[in-house]
Amino acid sequence: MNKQHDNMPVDAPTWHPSPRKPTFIPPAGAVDAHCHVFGPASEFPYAPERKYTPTDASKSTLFALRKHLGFSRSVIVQASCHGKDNRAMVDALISDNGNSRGVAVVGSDISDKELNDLHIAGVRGIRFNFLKRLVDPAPKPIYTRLAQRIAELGWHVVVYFEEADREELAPFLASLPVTVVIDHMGRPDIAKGIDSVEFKTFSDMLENDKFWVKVGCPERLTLAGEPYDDVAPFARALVSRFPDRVLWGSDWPHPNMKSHLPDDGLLVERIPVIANNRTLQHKLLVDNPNRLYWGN
Ligand code: 0GY
Repeated sequence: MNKQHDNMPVDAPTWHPSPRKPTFIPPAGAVDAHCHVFGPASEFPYAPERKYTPTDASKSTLFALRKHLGFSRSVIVQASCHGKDNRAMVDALISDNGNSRGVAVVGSDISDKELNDLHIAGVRGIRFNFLKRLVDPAPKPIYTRLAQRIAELGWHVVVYFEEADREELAPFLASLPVTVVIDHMGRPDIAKGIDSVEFKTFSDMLENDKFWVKVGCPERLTLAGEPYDDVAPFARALVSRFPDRVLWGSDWPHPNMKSHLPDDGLLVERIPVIANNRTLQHKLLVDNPNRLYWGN
């Protein structure tokens, strides 16, 4: 047990207490493909090795928000504060009558039976997190072996990295024997613009159809603040170039957000700005996530 971490103060709430009802109405069957549940710590304690302690963010609050925003389904992604203990996420999946799928974080010691139990609960992917402020990443052969094992279940990998680490990670990610979903557009540097070498190289990498990309999260990437006009061109470019391999997520409850409390209703209202016709919106919110998460 790490004493310093066990004495870690609990972060202030990171989500908006009363998000607006969005004026954009998502198509029927829309999926929020990136959100989290935290705790409650009394039932599902946070991991000793965590780098932050969030306010508890319950499944009931998540599901009520989903309804308020006009969505039908959720993909609940395991966050670093719960480490490899997926119980809070799995508990949310099981209580949601098949309307939630999960992305777990697992170690090399996980048994085939445990993987199978996660599948039965609704998990369809595992997350490799390379953000050093959030985790201490494992050696790459461990991730490769895990990817080989989940390939047999028809799962995919969700990967979270900083733009600065993309070049080093790209060959490794391309070598994985499964679909690879990239969180938060690979965290581009918004100041550099969509014509930067970095964003162009990132976008070109996605020509390999093993890669999918999440185009949400403007609140985390913005330099200008709400309504995130500076981030929209990045998402719009990816949606129009890769319409069949993009996903959108609210990122509720927005862990580690310090600059402002994002209004989830505003985040939904920004969807038609990045996917500007009904066909693109249907692919982004319904077809793509349902294919990836409810196809098997
Ligand atoms: C996110 C982002 C963050 C946190 C985590 O696993 C995590 O703790 O994903 C972050 O701080 O950028 O999308 O959930």
